[in-house]
Amino acid sequence: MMTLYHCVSARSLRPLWLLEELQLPCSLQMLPFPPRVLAKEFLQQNPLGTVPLLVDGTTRMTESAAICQYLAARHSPGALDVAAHEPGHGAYLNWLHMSDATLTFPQTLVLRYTHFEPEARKQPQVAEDYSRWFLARLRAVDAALHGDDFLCAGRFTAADVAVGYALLLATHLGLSAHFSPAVAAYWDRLQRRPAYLRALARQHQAALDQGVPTTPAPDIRP
Ligand SMILES: N[C@@H](CCC(=O)N[C@@H](CS)C(=O)NCC(=O)O)C(=O)O
Repeated sequence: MMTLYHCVSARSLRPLWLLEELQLPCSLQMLPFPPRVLAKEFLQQNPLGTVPLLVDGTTRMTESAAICQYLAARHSPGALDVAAHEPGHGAYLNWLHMSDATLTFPQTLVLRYTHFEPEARKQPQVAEDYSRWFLARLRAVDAALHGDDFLCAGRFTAADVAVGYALLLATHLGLSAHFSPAVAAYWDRLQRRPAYLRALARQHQAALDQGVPTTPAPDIRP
């Protein structure tokens, strides 16, 4: 069975959500956030101390979007995966990469300089600038949704899970009020998916069962 190392509502929610979409069993190992500080033994598994870490036999992966691509390709050909021979393949890969490199990245700066840093090191200007940057990048998502319910290939794919996580993080950061109507409706559609709701319930129960806080510690400096 696969093992997924996860912190509540961290990027590792992407693979957890996808595993639920695929109804694949996995052992879910919850860690307090950040594991680098609060679960130092995890550094033996992943020297970066970051989540996700997916262990599947001899395969070990630490990039959430790549894990989504891997799981969909192996377990959902023609459905959550968009294969190389399909016309939507390029767009699919573009969304998977964009989900983290373009959409989540600016949000991590907002998170850091509004929540994680101690008061004296908070940077409201950085948070505001990167909030705007993120919201401007959502124009691509908005444009893709005109006439379509999902981002590419005319169906729900792993790319929607990867981008959906960026919308969840934006919601946690208080940015969802600025979503365009098309993005807001898309995010609403994603949140209604039974697999998404199962992933949220599962992480909560696993955190309780494993004695891990159900929310990230806000006062730990990265
Ligand atoms: N690009 C990676 C980023 C992984 C990452 O930075 N994860 C964060 C949680 S969202 C983390 O583990 N942070 C803890 C730390 O940096 O010590 C991905 O998409 O999985």
